[in-house]
Amino acid sequence: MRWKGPNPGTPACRWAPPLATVLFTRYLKFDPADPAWPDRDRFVLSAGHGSMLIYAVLHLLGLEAMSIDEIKRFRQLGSITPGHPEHGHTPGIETTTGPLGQGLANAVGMAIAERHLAAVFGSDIVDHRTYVLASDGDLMEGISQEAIALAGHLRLAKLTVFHDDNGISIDGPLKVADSVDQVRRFEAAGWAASRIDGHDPDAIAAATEAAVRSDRPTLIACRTLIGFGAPTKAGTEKSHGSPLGPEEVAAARQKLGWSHAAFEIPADVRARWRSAGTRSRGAREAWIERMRALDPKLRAELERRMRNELPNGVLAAAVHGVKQKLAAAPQEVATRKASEIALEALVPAQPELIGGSADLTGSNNTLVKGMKAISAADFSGRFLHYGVREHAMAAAMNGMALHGGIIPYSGTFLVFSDYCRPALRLAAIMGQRVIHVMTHDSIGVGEDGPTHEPIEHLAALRAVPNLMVFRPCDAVETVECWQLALEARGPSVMALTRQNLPQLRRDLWNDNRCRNGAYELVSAEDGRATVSLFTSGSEVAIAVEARDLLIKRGCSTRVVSVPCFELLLAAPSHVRQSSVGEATLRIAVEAAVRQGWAAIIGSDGLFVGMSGFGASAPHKDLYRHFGITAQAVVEAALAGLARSRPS
Ligand SMILES: Cc1ncc(C[n+]2csc(CCOP(=O)(O)OP(=O)(O)O)c2C)c(N)n1
Repeated sequence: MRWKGPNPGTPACRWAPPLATVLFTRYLKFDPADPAWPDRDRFVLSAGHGSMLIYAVLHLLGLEAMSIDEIKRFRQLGSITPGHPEHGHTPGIETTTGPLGQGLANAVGMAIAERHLAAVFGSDIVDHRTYVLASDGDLMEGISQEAIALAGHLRLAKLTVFHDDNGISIDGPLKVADSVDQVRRFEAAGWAASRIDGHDPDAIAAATEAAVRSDRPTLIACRTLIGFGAPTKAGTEKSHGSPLGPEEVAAARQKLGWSHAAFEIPADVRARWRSAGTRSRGAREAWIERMRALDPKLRAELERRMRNELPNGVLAAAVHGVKQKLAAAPQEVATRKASEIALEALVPAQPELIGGSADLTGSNNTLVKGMKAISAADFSGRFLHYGVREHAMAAAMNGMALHGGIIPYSGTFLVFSDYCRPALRLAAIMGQRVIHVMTHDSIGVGEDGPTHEPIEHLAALRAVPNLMVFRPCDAVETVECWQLALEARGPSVMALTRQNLPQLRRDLWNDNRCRNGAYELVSAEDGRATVSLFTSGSEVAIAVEARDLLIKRGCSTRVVSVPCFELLLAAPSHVRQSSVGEATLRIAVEAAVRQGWAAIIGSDGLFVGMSGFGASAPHKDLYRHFGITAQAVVEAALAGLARSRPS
């Protein structure tokens, strides 16, 4: 039987309605009375430009917030029906989509989270599926390859992707740019895959049922006609993005036999959808009963994790324990190693931490003793070998965080943050707690040369609103920054060194000194500095050395460690002011570009750092070559002071 029904309620929704109808009214475990019920099936509209599809479905199913007025206010300021679906803004939206490919990779993370939590809490408590609706554009994006390869490798059998195989994208027929056989491509990645008529509800149902039985993730390529029913624009790119226009809409209505006014939903249609909306209520209530019967400790733990709450007092105690050890036995280690030391305390204390690396585990130090890897055969582990797939790693981490119950952290080189950036940006938009350990954070990488030396990356990451970029200067700051990243409501990047650094923080402080983003690490001897040195990470030790030299030259100098710009700039003005101080001369020292530092040193401040790409050599030679040394700081300070003196 071919789909002959109308679009459900609005002219904008002309995209995949038969599929949505079959999936939402027959298969998806979803209760509009509690759209955040933890054991619901996840539905990800990866093709976020089709947002009206999900808004219409949520309305029809009876989600209270999604009134017909909200549908009418599509894409208007303050509506819950924005142009692309936004998680956290609209109930029932599992993830923010729009940048093609991201939703698909988020879904892989959600499916991993489900498997892991089922392994930990039992499959009578955690047992749901993840469905994705992906367009041609989703599957053309490179991230899709990384995501499907990972999903196939992990045999994520509860993941089903419907491909809206309409052969059209914005530039016209897909064949102008693409000739991939998606079914064979997915099969090659270890998926079950089939091709069906996407306008045939029976075929959709049969394929969905086969997917539920499959022991592998499933692709269902649904051959559809874009703009189905539109007499002249169906099957063409003209029905992709812009309104069909009144004449075409009128003709489509006639062709489809739809006589109701715009936004008018016939009572019988509404009644059938509403009844579909109550379909999963029993499943939810049965789940609540099973939760009640669960061991109280286990139940409390799952509930805590699903609320995204940290275990009470555990984090502070673990951090304090590490700081005590470091005070007793200072460590001259790279901050990547310091991060491992922190994780050795944090991973056992916080069971929701799931680590990983994009094939740089030994370099990123993200795998701590006793951590078992997650595999297709056993999802109870807590470490993911993502393979060389930074982009899908970052997007899958978003999916895990969105799923709930997990705090994912990853590993790669800072220079490859560029490969994660679109997903990192979405994590920031959504306010998801994902923590990216990004090591080899400067020319300190050394011999690997300019391709591996981050230069503009700190500035680029600091430019992302709501993303915390931490660059700790030693082992103590590293554990403090871990605490802040775990307490954060959004994503964090930990920029860590490859090279060893002295432990500058020798005294035990109960407070987290990094909490305000910056603090005076070494004050001026007389308390009235002429020169303030602002610095982060590996350059803090250089600044401390420069301070000693400047003092010998009669310049009263203080050093301010700046492990996190975002926290400093968000701090109350008196706190910010006490860090910034009132010295005559402000100098920033960082082995990266100057961009961003003006917020602290002003436009007249001096900068000792990089202004071009790096080079390949032992790291100490590079610091000398590029003039990032204590001596260079001293010279800059003396010259700056000479200029500022009245002649
Ligand atoms: C990463 C990214 N690049 C480009 C776009 C702009 N864009 C929106 S939809 C689309 C392609 C539309 O074709 P398809 O994915 O087949 O969707 P359909 O025509 O079936 O709606 C593009 C290029 C985007 N949203 N995301």
